[in-house]
Amino acid sequence: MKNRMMKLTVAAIAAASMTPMFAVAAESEDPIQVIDNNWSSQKVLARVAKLMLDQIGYNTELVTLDTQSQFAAMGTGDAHLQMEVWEGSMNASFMKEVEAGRMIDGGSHQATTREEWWYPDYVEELCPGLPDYTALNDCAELLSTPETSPSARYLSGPAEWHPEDVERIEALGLDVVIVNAGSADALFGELKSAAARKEPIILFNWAPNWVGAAYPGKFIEFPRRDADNKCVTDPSWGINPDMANDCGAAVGGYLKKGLWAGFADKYPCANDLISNIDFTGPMIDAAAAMVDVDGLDHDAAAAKWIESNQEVADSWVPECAA
Ligand code: TMO
Repeated sequence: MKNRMMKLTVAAIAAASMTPMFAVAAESEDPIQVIDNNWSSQKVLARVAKLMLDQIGYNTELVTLDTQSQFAAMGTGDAHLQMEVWEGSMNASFMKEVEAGRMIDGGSHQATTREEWWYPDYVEELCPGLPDYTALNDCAELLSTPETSPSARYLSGPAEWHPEDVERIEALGLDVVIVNAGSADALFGELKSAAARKEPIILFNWAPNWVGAAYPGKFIEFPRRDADNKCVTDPSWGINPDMANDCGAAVGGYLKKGLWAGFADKYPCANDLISNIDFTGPMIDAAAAMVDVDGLDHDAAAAKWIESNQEVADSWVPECAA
């Protein structure tokens, strides 16, 4: 029994973090550096992976990195695992490391993703041309604030998340000024106060996330991008022949796990665990809601997520840990 994988109960996790009862023999004791970003689902998924890695006997640490610099750090082996690689915001920087052989594509979750400009439903009554992007110019005045008038205001997240928005606005000729919220909490805090007063607002949102269930709304429909992302790399592609980024973000985008290229050699059983981990969209919605709706901290949410999804978590534990 001693070597058998115990159920990943919260109590077992606490015990395991004091005494690694199920240590995977003869693997590196160097801590696996798990990347911690700045939105709730990622923070919870990072901690779910960390707890499960701890449980099978690895040493782990969280390392805080931003979405733009993180893959360069993974390419040099300074960070090892990213549980949420979002196609919309990270494809180019991720694929650069993968193509150079410094990172490995750790496989896709079942969840598909979208990261895009968004509005709560009541805004459409005020600006009926929505969700088509051309309505942004028609409703610029309505969507403006004293800070941006006479142009519309687009409330984005931290500037690091979507730098391509600057070029998109120019490429599509949008009468829009970007205002950056400093954090996800600040971003959705503004949604909450605007929605309470039914004030027009256009802001950044993404799916899966907790927001859609709390505030019914829609993504803005920009010209669709091509599957090869030529829209981003080739100025001649798309409705503006001279500029790239004349399209929306990926619809039904991937959500991948990303690994440092040396991961499988150095931590083989961990590699099996990570390749088994597979979140659906609703699982990620729930992980985010535990923090942003229920008010748990990220560590407690990760432990609770495992407890509430025990059978799924158990099914991810690989043979090598049993
Ligand atoms: C990186 N994000 C999921 C917040 O768009």
